[in-house]
Amino acid sequence: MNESPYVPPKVWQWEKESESRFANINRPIAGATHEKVLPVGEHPLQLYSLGTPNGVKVTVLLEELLALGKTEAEYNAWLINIGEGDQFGSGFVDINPNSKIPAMVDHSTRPPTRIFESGAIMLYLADKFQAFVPAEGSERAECLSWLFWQIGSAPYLGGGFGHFYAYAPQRWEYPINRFAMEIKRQLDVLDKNLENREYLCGDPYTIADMAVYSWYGQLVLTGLYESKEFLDVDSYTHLVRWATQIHNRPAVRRGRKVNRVSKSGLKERHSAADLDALEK
Ligand SMILES: N[C@@H](CCC(=O)N[C@@H](CS)C(=O)NCC(=O)O)C(=O)O
Repeated sequence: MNESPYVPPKVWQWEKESESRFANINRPIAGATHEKVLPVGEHPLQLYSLGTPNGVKVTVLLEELLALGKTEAEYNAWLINIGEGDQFGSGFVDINPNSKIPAMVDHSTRPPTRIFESGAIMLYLADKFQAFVPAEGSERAECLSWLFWQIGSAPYLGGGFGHFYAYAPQRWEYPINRFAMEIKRQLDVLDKNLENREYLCGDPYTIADMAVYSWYGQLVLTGLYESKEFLDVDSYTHLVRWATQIHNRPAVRRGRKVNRVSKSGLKERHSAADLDALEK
């Protein structure tokens, strides 16, 4: 932080940031900044997203549903470029007043159903297709506990550790220490849980695994925030074993490629053939 301690004013004022890479999109006001109608494709499920860990959770689940033979899970995935402010377009805000990816519309219902928040989307899809979530009882409770654990924990990883380690204008010891401590604790929670379980909830593989993999699995395997060494992720051996198992699933490989602007990914996905072409 600055040499002299920050003295907060009586009332916080919005001063446009210049240093942050998020300066163009950070704002303290909700709502749309511009008119923009969302495109709608041929399938009942319309996904508006980006291939970040929160987006990947949903595309992995959709690809897993399709791999299971649930043909009604076919979907159109449209790119929402959050760096360009697409999340503040009027059509997107209509389906997610919180202006964050992912958001989805199910046109198979009358009227169409909007769903926002990645965990809510996953639960909606898993219930709709009766797959990847136990139907009742303590197994369902365990699955939802780990799913909600992910939703509550990952902001410390992305918004906390990742922000201060990789994105802030400078590396400050205090916030990096604080969030590294919490992330190491979270990694240990997962590692200990996976010591005697094949998947997070025991057996079978569920939406909780997909959600946690997208953040913590990708962190330990592909090095989100280039922090693998700093966090000594290889020491969490049970977590690495589980993450590798999920990473190698064909549907996971497919889901990770959707709504990406890079050459190895798909900006938009409208049919299975789009991904098949990429795999050739
Ligand atoms: N709790 C939300 C978090 C979603 C989220 O933070 N999305 C980020 C990308 S990973 C986003 O859209 N950020 C845009 C912004 O903050 O303006 C969820 O799980 O869906």
